[in-house]
Amino acid sequence: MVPGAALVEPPDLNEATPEDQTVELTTVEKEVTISGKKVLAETYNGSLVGPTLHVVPGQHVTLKLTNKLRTSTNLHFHGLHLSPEGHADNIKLSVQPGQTLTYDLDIPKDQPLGTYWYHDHDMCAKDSGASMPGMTMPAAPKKASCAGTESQVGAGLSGTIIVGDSRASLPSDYRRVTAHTLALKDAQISSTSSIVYPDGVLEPASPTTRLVNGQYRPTLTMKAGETQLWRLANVGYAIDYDLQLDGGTFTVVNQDGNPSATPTRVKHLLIPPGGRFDVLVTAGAPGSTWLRTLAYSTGSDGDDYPDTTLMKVNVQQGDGDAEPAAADTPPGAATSPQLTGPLTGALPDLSGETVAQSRSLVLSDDGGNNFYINGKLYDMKPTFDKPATLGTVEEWTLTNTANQNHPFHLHTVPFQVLSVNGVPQPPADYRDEVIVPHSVNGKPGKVVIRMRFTDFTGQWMFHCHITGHEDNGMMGSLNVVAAGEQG
Ligand SMILES: [Cu+2]
Repeated sequence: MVPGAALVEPPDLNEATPEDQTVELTTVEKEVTISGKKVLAETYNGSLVGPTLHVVPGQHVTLKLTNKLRTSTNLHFHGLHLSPEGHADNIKLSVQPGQTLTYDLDIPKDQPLGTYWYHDHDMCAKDSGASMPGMTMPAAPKKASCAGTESQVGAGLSGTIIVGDSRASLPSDYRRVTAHTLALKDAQISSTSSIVYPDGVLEPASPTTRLVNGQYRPTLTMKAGETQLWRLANVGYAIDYDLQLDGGTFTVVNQDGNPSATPTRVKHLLIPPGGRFDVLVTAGAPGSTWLRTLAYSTGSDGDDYPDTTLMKVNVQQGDGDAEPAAADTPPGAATSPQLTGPLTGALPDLSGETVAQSRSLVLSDDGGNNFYINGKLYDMKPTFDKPATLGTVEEWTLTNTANQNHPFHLHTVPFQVLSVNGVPQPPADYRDEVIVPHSVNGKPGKVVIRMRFTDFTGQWMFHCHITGHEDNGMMGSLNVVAAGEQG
């Protein structure tokens, strides 16, 4: 792909149908072309951005994962409300080279319509899961090394999941607008033309190539006055995107798969690794503008990212029924509509709910390559002695004593963010990831969240979504039990 080529959507793994379906993903090393250069990547089905999985609430999806890599792998279905046990969103499973594992995914009837993603989440556990039912393998499975999440997601193992169609949650005027998936990931390319990660961690000094749908600076064409829905997904392994549409705005209608209670118009949009936003944009007068990521620092012990253009937006003459652009809007700049919420499917506000239990999670690091939750490196054991009980609401206070941001992710359910550094957030602000800000002059960053434990007993995972931090200890789990059980 060369700069300026027309934007291409990631390939579709399947079509959206209400019927149960069977899909297949194969992890395989593949030579891909990044900005005219051939590099070796790890891919799903040969695509640097994995093919888009379409699912519909209430559907059963049988997903066969075949591993043709030299290292073990598995899948996490980020943001989907699936069991953390068995053959669902169980990251304790590990698929050895040559094996095929069948995942059985019951998409909940009330899964919010929006953008999600899947990626490798192999924890390199000693128990490889090779004896799990449903696993097929060669007669003598090779004992493979485990590469960890950072190197595998970084080498290409991620793709998007679209649940239903989030346009259905919009006011009727916007339900038929054109939608685009914009999957954001970067590639650090070695002298041997593989995608590499110096020392296993992202080095801010290392040049990286930021890509949209695996393309370097592609061009998206719109008609003057046209409104589109963009499904923005940061499917990268570590770095943030602080998106700006030069001269324009985005209207956020969905965050991390959850229709917005209060759709907001913003000039820039900070997306942590793993974060997703569905936004509306309305093209201005004919001309062109850029989607870019702004310079951003994650803290004095973190990374500094430069201002970088990502995608050109070309605005062509419309059909004549477009609104004339405002006088103060430069040619090509996009505005975005003002919507009032809550949008259809927005989740209820938990701020007035009774809190069954409060928990404190302290994120810290040693300034090197050890990352802790409550002073402990992840060791497969639950972080808390006391389990959570189905049917209850809990409040967690996330404290970051480190000199760099840590984006916190909880599996299995989205949470409502109540406050960030004491600043109250909009009502019913649901996400499955939140940046816990770094400490400032010794004062830790602090985020307060609430979540409802609806169903699925078992071990629920949480971790930093900078995958190198997760691989190096910043992960934990919580036992969730039915009412009346002790765990
Ligand atoms: Cu982190």
